[in-house]
Amino acid sequence: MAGHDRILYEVVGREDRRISPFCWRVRMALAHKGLECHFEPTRYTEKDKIAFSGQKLLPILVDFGEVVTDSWSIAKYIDENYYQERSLLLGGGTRFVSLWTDTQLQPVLARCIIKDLYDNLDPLDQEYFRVSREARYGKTIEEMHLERESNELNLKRVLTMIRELVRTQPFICGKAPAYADYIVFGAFQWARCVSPFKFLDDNDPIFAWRGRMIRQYGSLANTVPHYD
Ligand SMILES: N[C@@H](CCC(=O)N[C@@H](CS)C(=O)NCC(=O)O)C(=O)O
Repeated sequence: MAGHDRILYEVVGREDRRISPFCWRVRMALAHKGLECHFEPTRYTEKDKIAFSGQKLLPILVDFGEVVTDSWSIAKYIDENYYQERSLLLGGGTRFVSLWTDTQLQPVLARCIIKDLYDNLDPLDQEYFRVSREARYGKTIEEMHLERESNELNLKRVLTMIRELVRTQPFICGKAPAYADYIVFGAFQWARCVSPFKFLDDNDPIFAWRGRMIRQYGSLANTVPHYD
């Protein structure tokens, strides 16, 4: 991608919907560090376009020619290389939040929004997504959609710990947001970009935290197509 010093390849759906929780983590992290970036929309099946990275997943950061893959490695890379006074990774707890989000939050949330996600994909990616995700979850997209109510109950349960945390402090990381906030928010923003499904009550402390996150960095989360 000539002409850009810094490029983030991120997953795109139909009508420019940015549909990856992992890519949102990195977008927020770049904003935290005040780093400008070109965001290169990449469909799931455009594997040729990202072959240069030697792997098949997004996000991929290309920073002045340095190729970094995997959102955790990207966060570490930008934390170590830029504006060290605005630290992203505050101690070992961030890795815990990352693994919790990957293994507990996102799989449950995915089951709640998968039909909306599918509907918001570029048609060229739908078959690939259906085959790969139905194999991953062991159910069809429609079956998961029918089970949304019970998945929603699971989601509410999974969110208990975060709810208790943001009841007593404005951000997961304390007085100001950092990478643990971006990790969890990445999941909410992913859902928000593809699904009108409202799974947080207005009086839920997580809803207020989500609002604070949406407003970060000039309401960065609102600069792309999204639902409420
Ligand atoms: N551990 C990786 C996971 C990245 C990942 O799973 N990315 C998904 C998008 S959310 C992807 O690129 N999937 C490509 C595919 O399914 O072919 C990270 O943290 O970056």
